[in-house]
Amino acid sequence: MNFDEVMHTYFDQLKDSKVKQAMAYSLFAGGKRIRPTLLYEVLKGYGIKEDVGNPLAAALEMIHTYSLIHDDLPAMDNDDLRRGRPTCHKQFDEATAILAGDGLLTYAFEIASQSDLDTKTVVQIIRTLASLSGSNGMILGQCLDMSESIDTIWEQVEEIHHYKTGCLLTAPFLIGGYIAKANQSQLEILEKIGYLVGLAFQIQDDILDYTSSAEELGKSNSDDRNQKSTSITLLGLEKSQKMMNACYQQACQLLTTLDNFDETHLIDLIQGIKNRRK
Ligand code: GRG
Repeated sequence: MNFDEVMHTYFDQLKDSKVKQAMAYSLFAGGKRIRPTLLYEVLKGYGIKEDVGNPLAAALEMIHTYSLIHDDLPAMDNDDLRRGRPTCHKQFDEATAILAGDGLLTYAFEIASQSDLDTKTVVQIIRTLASLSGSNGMILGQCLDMSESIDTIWEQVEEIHHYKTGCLLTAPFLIGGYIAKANQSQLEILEKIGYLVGLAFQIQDDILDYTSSAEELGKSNSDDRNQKSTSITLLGLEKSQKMMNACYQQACQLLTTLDNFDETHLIDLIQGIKNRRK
């Protein structure tokens, strides 16, 4: 089963409605599926069967898609294009897009609770998912981002990246670690790797927004229009590229320090992410 088929096994259990149509519109629109893929590769590194991660991989992609739908809303970034198509509120209407985001977020936790793991691990994972996507995590990042302006300094932008992008990219590493029963010091390394990948990923996003067109990226760049500071406006292109490479490299180096872990697949994946064009 490919990942979209996995998601359908859960998604198809929802009752037919306009909100389900809007959820499907955004969820099955060809995202890169980076967060689920990271989880599968962490599990592979620990020698654990990938299927074990299916509900959590689906939950991660649903939370991520909800964040994109809400981020695009008129009250937030007010964007028209996402994943190569009109944004959810443009295709449907604002109320339906809000509900579609809410529906994906809540369903993600329902699915996560169905994981075939011992109860303690499931609770630990759900708590981590809630914390990383909630108002101490991704939502805090979005809140900081909303009050950001052209006067913001790099340290503030770095903090926004940490919460807004880093938290949800750290989730697959920690979830994989919990499933593998990694000890506290190993979990701390996994967390560090997640935040490094998150920072590199967001700097790369800023670089791509600067160097590519909306058509190439399949999404509009609202940072310019909204007069936002980015890695490019604060550090310049060359320094941003250096910092991005250094973060990816440090993440790959840390992967080699994990106990009982075959890092080769994840290093290949991170290399692939580093070479992404959108
Ligand atoms: C809680 C409303 C709310 C928003 C949270 C995550 C987020 C904040 C907003 C999304 C917009 C954004 C630019 C986030 C930074 C992370 C990022 C680069 C997202 C795009 O992720 P990709 O490239 O997207 O993995 P695809 O479409 O491939 O899944």
